[in-house]
Amino acid sequence: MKYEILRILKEKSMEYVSGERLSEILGVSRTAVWKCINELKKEGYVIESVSKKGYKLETSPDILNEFEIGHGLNTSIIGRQIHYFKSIDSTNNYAKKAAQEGCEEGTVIVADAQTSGRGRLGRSWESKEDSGIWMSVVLRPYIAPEDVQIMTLAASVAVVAALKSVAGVDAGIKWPNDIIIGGRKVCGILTEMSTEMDRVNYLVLGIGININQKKEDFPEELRNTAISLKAYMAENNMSVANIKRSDIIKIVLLELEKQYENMKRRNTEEIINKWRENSVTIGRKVKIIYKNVEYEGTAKDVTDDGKLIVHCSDGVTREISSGEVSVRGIMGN
Ligand code: BTX
Repeated sequence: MKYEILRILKEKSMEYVSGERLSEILGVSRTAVWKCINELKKEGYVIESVSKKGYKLETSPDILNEFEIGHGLNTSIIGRQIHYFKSIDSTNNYAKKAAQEGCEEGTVIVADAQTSGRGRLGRSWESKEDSGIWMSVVLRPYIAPEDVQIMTLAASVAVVAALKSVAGVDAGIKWPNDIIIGGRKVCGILTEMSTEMDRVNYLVLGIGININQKKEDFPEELRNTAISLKAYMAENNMSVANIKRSDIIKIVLLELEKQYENMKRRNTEEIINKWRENSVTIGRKVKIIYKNVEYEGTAKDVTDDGKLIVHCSDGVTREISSGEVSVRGIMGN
């Protein structure tokens, strides 16, 4: 019920709503309303109470819960089901289990902290409490496993759009799944899938975005390669006052849905074009591992299904669909 009260207060953001009116709308006592208001205040919502006038929501904190993420979320598939956890091992683990058990397509899992956040290839992902966005999205696209790469690119495009729209920050994409600001990694994407015969059964897009960490919050070994959105903004004298994780999540989900609809219509042009526009890989010298052999070369482009095209120094052009690419001059390599 407290979130029902919050919804009403948000909708009447400039006005006071009396306790009496709230109790009428919700069919509960004024004491029950008062208790809920106190709980919301404890969570960090700043609610002004004035006798004879009622309650007015002044500010909402940067907190995550199903209500904050879902309120005003303008999507039709992604985020219709949201599961929020204060702490979890890994949102990708939970999402995979939920997908196996038949959860709705578009289900989103969000946590404030992960105790075993995962990166690619068995690496770990730092996901301390309240420091970022740790979330996973379950999709069930009717595509072949080799076409999944395009959804990783779509997720990168969605994150870049959200950082621009909410914070005014221009981020770059390092192929295929690192989002970079100021030369350091602000976001990583872990795409996992289950396949059946030759098609995808379900796909889990795991997205980790550093938002609130200060430089010293990262472990020593990551301080030169990792950054949070707010640390970058502070370094560049930008105001971080209005940055809320829930706003960023909403835009990521909205953009992701847009690109997902494009992909379902086999229209990958927009995804690829947006990816190219923001790429920090294309045109750069890269080192790649292709079929277990290391090559140097120049990244030229991406194919329509998301593979990176590299002109290698041995004169051969190779298309790589996954694995390691280091871009010279970015993140210390
Ligand atoms: P990755 O393998 O490209 O990156 C992992 C590497 O990045 C680590 O080995 C470490 O060097 C560095 N790293 C670890 N934590 C951070 C961090 N917070 N910021 C910057 N660099 C870091 C990238 O894998 C994919 C990460 C996906 C994370 C999401 S969070 C929600 C979902 N659940 C889950 O367990 N993983 C995904």
